[in-house]
Amino acid sequence: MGMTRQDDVLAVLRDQRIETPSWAYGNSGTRFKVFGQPGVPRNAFEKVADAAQVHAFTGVAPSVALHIPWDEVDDYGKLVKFATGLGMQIGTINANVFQRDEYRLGSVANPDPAVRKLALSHLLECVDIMDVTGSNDLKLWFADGTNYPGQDDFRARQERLADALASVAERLTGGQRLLLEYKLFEPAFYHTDVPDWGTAYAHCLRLGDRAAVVVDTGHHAPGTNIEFIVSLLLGARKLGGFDFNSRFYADDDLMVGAADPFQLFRIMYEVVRGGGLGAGSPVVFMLDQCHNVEAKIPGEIRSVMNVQEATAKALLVDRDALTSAQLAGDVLGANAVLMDAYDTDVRPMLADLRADMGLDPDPMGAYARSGYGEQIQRDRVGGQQAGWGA
Ligand code: PSV
Ligand code: MN
Repeated sequence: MGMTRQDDVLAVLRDQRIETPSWAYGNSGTRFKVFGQPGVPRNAFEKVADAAQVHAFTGVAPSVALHIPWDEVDDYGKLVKFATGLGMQIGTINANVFQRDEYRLGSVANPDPAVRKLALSHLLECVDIMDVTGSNDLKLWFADGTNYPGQDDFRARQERLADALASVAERLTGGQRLLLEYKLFEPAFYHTDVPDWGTAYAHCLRLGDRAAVVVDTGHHAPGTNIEFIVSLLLGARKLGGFDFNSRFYADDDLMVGAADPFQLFRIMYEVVRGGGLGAGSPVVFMLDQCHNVEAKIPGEIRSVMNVQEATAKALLVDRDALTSAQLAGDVLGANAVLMDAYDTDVRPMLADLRADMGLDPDPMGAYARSGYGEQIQRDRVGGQQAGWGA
């Protein structure tokens, strides 16, 4: 018997990779309270160990993104070795130019050249780290913006930003990329220097092939059609990757696929449609989440599963039937093709895939039974738990 459609879908799902963020394993919260949890990592090594658990139970999350300086270590070679020993890789390096006192009026767009220099030197240091960790991507998010009309000059700030980005792009070698993330607002409230995909895209165009846009699903105005942005960026070959999470109101950083699984399906359908999945795709699927009130490792496992479920449904869309309906102007027929795929229960298929990969078909249950959660609570006593700013 030849390959069935289901075999093709399973082959893609088997190869899909989802990167988890080191900061998801640390303590987090809101500006009102950070709740500590027992067993939380004290350093980057322990975060990598927790990420390895997510990979062990899902089989599709072999890399962990770092955030510098939250994950600063004396010897990145040692961290790589430790990760490799656990079957893990260091993924995207996230720069942090938003937590020093100097950045009160911005980082690379700051009116003070000395602050801009400080910020740029951090970005370049992140590339040095990438050289050691073998990371492909540098993810840049800027908290830069203003709170009041007239506070600073929009145009001047754009030029300062462009200068810094150009210096970073120039420093990249091999296959290294610069991924530029946009965010509608927060922490700046009046204007943000990279507020939307259009601004990020304009900068990336200027920077050339090494630069691409990151879509953080939590960084849009309510009601924004994110899948349209995804489709457009993919078509323009400027979609570098995702920071997946979900939101009800703003940048909530909740588990991807939890608030609106249908939106995640629509996004993944456009990824599939645009050729963003599978061998050779430049799109990286990262999670950017915090688990403020729920357990962290199972929160990441659940999130990875949510992405897999949305992907499976997107892959099940009958593209030929959809195209026929679209070309025939059959509005209801086309919509029904999409909904048929969305309404499919893909959990049994994913359970079979996991069994085939030598994994437990039930990652959540298997993790709970593993005892790892209890073990780290016993072992990780003393020291300073990792958290925002730590
Ligand atoms: C900013 O809100 C952001 O989405 C950026 O990706 C940061 O690096 C990350 O969150 C920090 O949690
Ligand atoms: Mn993000």
